[in-house]
Amino acid sequence: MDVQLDGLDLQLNVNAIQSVEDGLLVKSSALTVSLPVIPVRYLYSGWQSWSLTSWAKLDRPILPMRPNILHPMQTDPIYARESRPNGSWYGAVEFADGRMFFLGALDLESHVLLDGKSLIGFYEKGDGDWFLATGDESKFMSRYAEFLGVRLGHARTRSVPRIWCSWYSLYAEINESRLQKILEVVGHIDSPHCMPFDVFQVDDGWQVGIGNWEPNTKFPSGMKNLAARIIDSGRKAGLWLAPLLIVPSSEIYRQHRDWLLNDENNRLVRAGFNWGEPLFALDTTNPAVLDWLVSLMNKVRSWGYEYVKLDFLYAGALPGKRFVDMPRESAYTHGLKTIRDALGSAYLLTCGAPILPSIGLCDGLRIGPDVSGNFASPLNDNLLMNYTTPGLRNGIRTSFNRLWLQPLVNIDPDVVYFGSRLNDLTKEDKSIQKDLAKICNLKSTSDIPSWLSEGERNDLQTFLASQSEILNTGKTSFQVDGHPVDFGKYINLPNSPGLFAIILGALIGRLASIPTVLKAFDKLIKIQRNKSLKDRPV
Ligand code: 9PG
Repeated sequence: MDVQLDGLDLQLNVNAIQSVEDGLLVKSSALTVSLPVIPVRYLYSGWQSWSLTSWAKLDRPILPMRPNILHPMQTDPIYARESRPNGSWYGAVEFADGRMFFLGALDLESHVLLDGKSLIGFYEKGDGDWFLATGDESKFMSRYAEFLGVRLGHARTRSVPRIWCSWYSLYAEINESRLQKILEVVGHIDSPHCMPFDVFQVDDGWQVGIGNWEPNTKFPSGMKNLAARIIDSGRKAGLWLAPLLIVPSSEIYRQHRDWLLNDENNRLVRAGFNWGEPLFALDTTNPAVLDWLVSLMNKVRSWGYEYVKLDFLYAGALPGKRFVDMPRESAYTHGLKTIRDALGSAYLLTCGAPILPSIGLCDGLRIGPDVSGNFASPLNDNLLMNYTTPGLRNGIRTSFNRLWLQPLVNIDPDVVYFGSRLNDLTKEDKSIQKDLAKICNLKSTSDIPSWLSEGERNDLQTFLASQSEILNTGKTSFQVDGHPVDFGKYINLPNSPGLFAIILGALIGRLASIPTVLKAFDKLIKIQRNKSLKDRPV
């Protein structure tokens, strides 16, 4: 049927449409919208927290990223090799005259793809609703958020704690005495010179292994004891886990192979590679897995942790053959609901998490890749075409394009850096990162207080104490506490790689898909981090 939307002539392969304020609603398993002309830009929507979400010109398409071994943990592996512009749940196009058209699914397991002049939205199983709109991006995204809120729900609390997180300074090199020292410097929350963090969050590095969620030998007094010390400082204790992942060195892998997600050929589904091992996923429709997850969450709660960062959650929504036959994102929400219930009143931050399926079930949601003390990685940008890896620009780009999620959930653009040790960020970089955190209303850092200069420490204290005034002044610009901020420069994509870069990148990508190479790389980084911590203790 032919329709006109704000003067834009469209052709739709459906019989029934419903007009709503600011757009149209249609129901379809596979909807094709014939656009009047080929657009000039496309809005890619990444699947999970770290996946690229960005506008890209059609003459600068997003090519399959490298290395392949990391596809399941950085993008939606089903569409990782799709060279046509595409994205999870929604997409938008911009025409040469600046007009835009948006197509967004209101139900899960949906995808949008641009094929020439056809914008195609489809559901992986069954059918569902679509919202179609034109006009201003901020307007159609906020209308989309309203529709999603009705279907998926909202975060239970809008009160967001200020967090000290161990990851971005100590990485996996945390231990009891290092954390204890930091806790002492940070001081009791009621003391006049304290650093006012509401949560002290222990990240990756405390556990025996992935799937074996007991304290390792670096935490001889145990996790309950550590939580008690944190609570004694007047704060909530926070803990990181990746509950849906399993690695071959774990007992679960050996004893409960039937808990793991398989593909149609009964081979284990790969969930990426990290910690020197291939990653596998738990099947969240298996009642035995759900029981295990409930007791894991109960244990974490009984230790005293009231802020839980659950990471690498995409594993629960990977394609596979499940114990109960249900679509993959529904399988994930089924598992996350169980986890949510078991966590009770604890604050739940989801990370590495499929975006739409996490809404309504979590309190906070990481909306971008990890930041780091570097602006960008030339290797990942120019040769591997991978924009999901740690770096300030990658973090800002994707998080900026997901600000529209704010009415639904507490959005987390990751930590802010204040220090200059092990950090190449310029003053301007740090300032824009701080402004993004203020816009998101999320204050967290991993800086080691004793590494900060007096000025840096003051800056952090001011940030933690601030109540910001935010004004959206343009497509990429804001006023934050009275000063103008423009994200334009940060959200651009690097130039398309040339032929030489593509060939060299393919070679490096091959190398980086070899487990022993990845493992050796991890080891080198670990040695370097340990050396640097010896040179300058916390
Ligand atoms: C702990 C970290 C921190 C961090 C999380 C997550 O290889 N990767 O693609 C990859 C992506 C993200 C990542 C680690 C590896 O970081 O975002 O905050 O908790 O895990 O391991």
